Amino acid sequence: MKALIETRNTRPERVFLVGAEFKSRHGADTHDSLAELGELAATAGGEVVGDGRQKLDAPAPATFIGKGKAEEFADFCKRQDVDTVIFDDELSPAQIRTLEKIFNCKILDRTSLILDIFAQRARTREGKLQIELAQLQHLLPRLTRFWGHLSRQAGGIGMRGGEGESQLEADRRKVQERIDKISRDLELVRRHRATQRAGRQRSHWPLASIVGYTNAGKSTLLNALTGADVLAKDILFATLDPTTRRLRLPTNQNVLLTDTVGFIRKLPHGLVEAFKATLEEVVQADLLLHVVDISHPQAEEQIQAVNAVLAEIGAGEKPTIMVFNKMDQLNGSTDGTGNGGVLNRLQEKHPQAVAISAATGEGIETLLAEIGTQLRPKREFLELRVPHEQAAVIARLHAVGQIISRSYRGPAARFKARIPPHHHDEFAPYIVRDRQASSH
Ligand SMILES: Nc1nc2c(ncn2[C@@H]2O[C@H](COP(=O)(O)OP(=O)(O)OP(=O)(O)O)[C@@H](O)[C@H]2O)c(=O)[nH]1
Ligand SMILES: [Mg+2]
Repeated sequence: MKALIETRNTRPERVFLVGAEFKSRHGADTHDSLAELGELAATAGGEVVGDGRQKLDAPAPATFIGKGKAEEFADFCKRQDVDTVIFDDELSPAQIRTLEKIFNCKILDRTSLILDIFAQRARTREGKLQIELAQLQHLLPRLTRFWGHLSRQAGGIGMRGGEGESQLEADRRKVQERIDKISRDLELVRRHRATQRAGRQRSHWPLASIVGYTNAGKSTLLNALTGADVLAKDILFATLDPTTRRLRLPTNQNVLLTDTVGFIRKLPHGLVEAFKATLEEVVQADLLLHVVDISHPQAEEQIQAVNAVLAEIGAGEKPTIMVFNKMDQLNGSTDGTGNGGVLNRLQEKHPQAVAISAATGEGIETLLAEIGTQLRPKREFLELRVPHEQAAVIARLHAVGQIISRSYRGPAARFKARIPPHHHDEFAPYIVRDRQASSH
């Protein structure tokens, strides 16, 4: 798909940002969110020349912000020679059309902008397919609603049917056909990945996934830990496609470590849906490393946004190491000024967090030791003794554990099994004794 923001040779596209302050939202939130929208716009190649905000009780059906306010902003945009106006919230197709008339230039919303950046970044076939699918799905309802709008108009002037109608029907059908084709292609790619994953699981190496807000330093950390050369850059969404590398811990244990797409607040739901396959690395992981840019003024909000997405993909309850990154950028201001106050507060909330700098290597050894500690139980297998009548326990054991050997003779069934550490508690009453498995 064509980039929504074009980088012309003559000058970067001039962009104006619009945010709404709803009663339910703090003014500061709107401000932060708008600042981030500016970063997204810059990432997409635009030059932000100004922004405007309005306090609203509810979005205006026709223009999202008030009509008068829109006209006032439009005036400014005209004087500033603005090419594109970007709204921080999702707009309906009808709102976009009305706003285009008022501003007389291109109107985008946050969702389209994020999709646009993703489209520019996708490298692998799966990544490209996922993005195109999300873009088309974003487009289809627009065509539908657009079509509804048109047919009412056509009815008004007594011109039912005709070119416009069949053209739109044809466009909708084309989009739907493309969606179906991509879905089929994606299914094939996903099956291939599932096979790869199954192969990996046979290796019995635990899986750890690096997650976190975009630009937190996830790729820098993967590179620092494994000597990988994933692109790490001071832009949003530098990484789209997952990269997995083997990490050998100082204890000689092997871990498969995956770096994946970053999260952001107001991440379009369709995109989360589209990225479910990529994010499956996260869902399958035995351990998450949640990387936080501790030098960022909104570090706390970013943690919450990441946790929200993790919950949405069903990975909210995973064992997680909080990794406070970019310690080198705090300038030792731990006295409550600067971001030191945030650090203190976050350390209170996450006493187990490991503070590091992926850039300088500070704290990396501690992090490696912590990963080892968290995964060590994975190497242990358990010997269990379960009375025969406890059929549910035996079934559960087969569902979550890997049975090494079993014997049903005698008064109780006996098992040797590998069980993920977070399930140990439920089998505690039946454990005969812990044994160390041979290391890999
Ligand atoms: N000062 C400092 N900068 C860091 C550190 N870690 C990462 N960075 C910088 O932060 C920026 C983002 O790093 P990435 O590793 O690309 O971040 P990411 O989380 O992979 O970001 P996306 O893939 O875009 O979601 C880069 O410019 C890095 O050089 C650190 O510990 N200290
Ligand atoms: Mg990255």
